[in-house]
Amino acid sequence: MHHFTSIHDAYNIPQLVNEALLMKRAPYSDCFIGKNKTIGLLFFNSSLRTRLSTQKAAQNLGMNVMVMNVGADSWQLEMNEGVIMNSDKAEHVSEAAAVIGQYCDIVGLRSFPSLVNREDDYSELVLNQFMKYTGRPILSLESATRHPLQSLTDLITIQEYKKTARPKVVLTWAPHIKALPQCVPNSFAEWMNHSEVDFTIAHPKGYELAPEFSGNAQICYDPKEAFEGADFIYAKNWSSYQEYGKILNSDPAWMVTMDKMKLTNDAKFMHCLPVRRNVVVEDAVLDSNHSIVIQQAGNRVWAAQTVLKEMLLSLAKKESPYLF
Ligand code: AN0
Ligand code: CP
Repeated sequence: MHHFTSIHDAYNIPQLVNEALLMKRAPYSDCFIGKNKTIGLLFFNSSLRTRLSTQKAAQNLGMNVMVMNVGADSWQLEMNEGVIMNSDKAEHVSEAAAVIGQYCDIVGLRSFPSLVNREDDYSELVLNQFMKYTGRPILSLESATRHPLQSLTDLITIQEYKKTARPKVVLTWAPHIKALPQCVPNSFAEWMNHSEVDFTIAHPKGYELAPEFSGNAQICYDPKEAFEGADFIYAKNWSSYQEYGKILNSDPAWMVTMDKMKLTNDAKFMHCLPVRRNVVVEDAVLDSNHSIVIQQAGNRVWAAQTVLKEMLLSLAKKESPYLF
């Protein structure tokens, strides 16, 4: 695995999930694999889980870790080519990324979409510019359209908690006061569509994901119907893809409640976090045995560690092909 920016970088998904579960049982079995290798974790946006779990994963593999909040701690970066740089952006990504590439063997990058211009966001400008100019393998820590480390984590968690060979997994839209990216649902749908699950996406009209992400998932427009017989309820808010970046609905009927959980097959409740209590999901659900959000967040370490191990092995193969 050279880069990890989407499911398309994973050769064998069930094997990746199994490796992560083995890693969880023996966290330090590869503690020398990253010796003398440096990962730079660059954050254009806030993070708790991604930042700490990726740092821990890299350290468990023996790597050196550097973390930077881009823009806040460093210079504001210009991403577009051929611009006359006479505004607030002091440095161009072509120099900044190339310099970071001098210091790091792998570069992790978090950069949310603008939610203003769909074409720009869905072209993954920032991610692609870093790929182009660092000259290093890139690990996505959530880009404009995807959050693959979260989705791998979600699949690992479903594998751990499922009670049937082919569980019913429901991704349900839920209300929120802010316009949020489509990354988490896009990625989750992409990974579920490649997995042994019966997959439904429930959302109000106008919240359809881009067809390349929703794929063949069953779509349900009723806030309750999809819950019937579900084994996993995965809640997430996202803003509209069609009316790009807009909030079209705030109907509290879409909040996940204990009443709706009663319609399920004693489902587990999942959310990537951070979650707004009593907006997205009521306290009673988060505080019940249905909720596995903390265990899910814990699994972020094993997803990141498995992916980083694959990336390090692929680097080592490039550097010393005679060893392999
Ligand atoms: C972000 C999102 O919805 O993409 C990050 C989630 C992992 N969430 C918020 O901004 C609240
Ligand atoms: N789930 C997730 O990526 O959380 P953070 O935004 O806190 O990293």
